[in-house]
Amino acid sequence: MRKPLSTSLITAALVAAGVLLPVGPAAATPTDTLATDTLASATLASAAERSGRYFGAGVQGYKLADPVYTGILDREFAVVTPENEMKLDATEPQQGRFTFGPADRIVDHAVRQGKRVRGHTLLWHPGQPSWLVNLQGAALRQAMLNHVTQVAAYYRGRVFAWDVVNEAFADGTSGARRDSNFQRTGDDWIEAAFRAARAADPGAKLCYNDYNIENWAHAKTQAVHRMVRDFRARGVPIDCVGLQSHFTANHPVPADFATTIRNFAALGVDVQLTELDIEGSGATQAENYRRAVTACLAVSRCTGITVWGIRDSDSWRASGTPLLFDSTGAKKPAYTAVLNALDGGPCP
Ligand code: G2I
Repeated sequence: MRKPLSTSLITAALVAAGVLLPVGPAAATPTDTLATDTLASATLASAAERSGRYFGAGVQGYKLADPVYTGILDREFAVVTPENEMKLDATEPQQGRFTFGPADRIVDHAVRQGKRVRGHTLLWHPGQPSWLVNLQGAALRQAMLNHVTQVAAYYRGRVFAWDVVNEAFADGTSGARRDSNFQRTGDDWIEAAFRAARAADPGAKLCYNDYNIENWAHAKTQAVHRMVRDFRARGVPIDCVGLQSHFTANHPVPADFATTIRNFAALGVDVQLTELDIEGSGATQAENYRRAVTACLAVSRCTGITVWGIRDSDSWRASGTPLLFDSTGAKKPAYTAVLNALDGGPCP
C-alpha cells in the first residue's frame, strides 16, 4: 500500500499540478509551497517503496571503493544485484571449489546498509569455467545441479530472489531454446534447476530471466510465456519472470510493454524489470524511462525495478549513456522522470 499523505499535502500537490484551482488565500502561502516540495520522494528507493515496490541497481564489487559510486548506491537503491560476482565462473572456478568472497563483499555491504539482494545468476551459458565446458551428458547435468544447490544453499536467507536460469531462449522468430551445453543435457534442464534451487532455498523467489522478451508480439516472448505457463501447470517451482529491459533506439520500449508484464503476471508469477537501461540522452531518454517505469506501475505484480548500473560510466555499454546518473554522479533528466513516475504511480 502507498503510504498515506495528509489531505493538505494532496491538495497542495493537485493545485501545483494544475488539477485543482487554488481556493482562498491559503493556497498561496509559503507553507503550501513547502508542503508541495515535501510531496516528492527524496530517493528512487523511497518513491518505489510508497507503491510497495523496490528500486535496485546492478553493482560491481570493485567499485564499492569509489565513494561517489557507493554514496549514490547507499542513498538511492533498496536492492542490490551483483553484476558478475555470483556467476558460475566467479563462484565455482574449479569443480567443487566454491569462491564466495567477491559476492560476499557485495552482500555484506548491502546487508549493512539494510538493503536486499537479488541473486544473478545460477545458470547462464556464457562465462562458464573450462572444467564445465568440458563436461557433457549425465556428468554435466549432475555438476550443473550441484552448482545450483551449493550456491543457493550458501546464500539461503540472504538472497530474496534468484535468477535461476538466464537467457535460455534463442533470438529471432523460432521460439526455440538456445543451443548450449546445458540444453544438450535435455529439455528438462531448466525445470531440474528450479527444483534444485527450491530444495536448497525454499524461501527465495525463483525467477527465469531473459532479454528481448519485453515485446508481447515477439516469438521469444511467446515462447518464454509458454514455458512459464507449462511450469505453473505442472507444479515446477517458478515464482517470477525477469524482463531484463535493455533498450536502444533500435530496440525501444515497446508500446505493448505493460501488456507483456500483465500477461506474465496472469500466469501467477511476479514480474521484475531486472536490468533496465535505455540508451540516449536528455528529454528523449527521460521519456523512454518514464514509459518503462509506468508499464511496471500499471501491473500490481510488477514488484520491482533494477537499473543495470549506477552512473553512465559504470554501464556495460557506457558509450550509450543508458543510466540515471552521469559519469560525475549527477542526476540526469531520466532520473527525475523515473522519480516523478514512481511518485505518481497507482497503488498495487
Ligand atoms: O551483457 C549485459 C547483461 C545481459 N544480461 C545478463 C547480465 O549478466 C549481463 O551483464 C553483463 C555485465 O554488466 C558485464 O559487467 O555481463 C557481462 C558478461 O558477464 C559483464 O562483463 C564482464 C566482462 O565480460 C569481463 O571482461 C569483465 O571482467 O565484466 C567483467 C567485470 O567488469
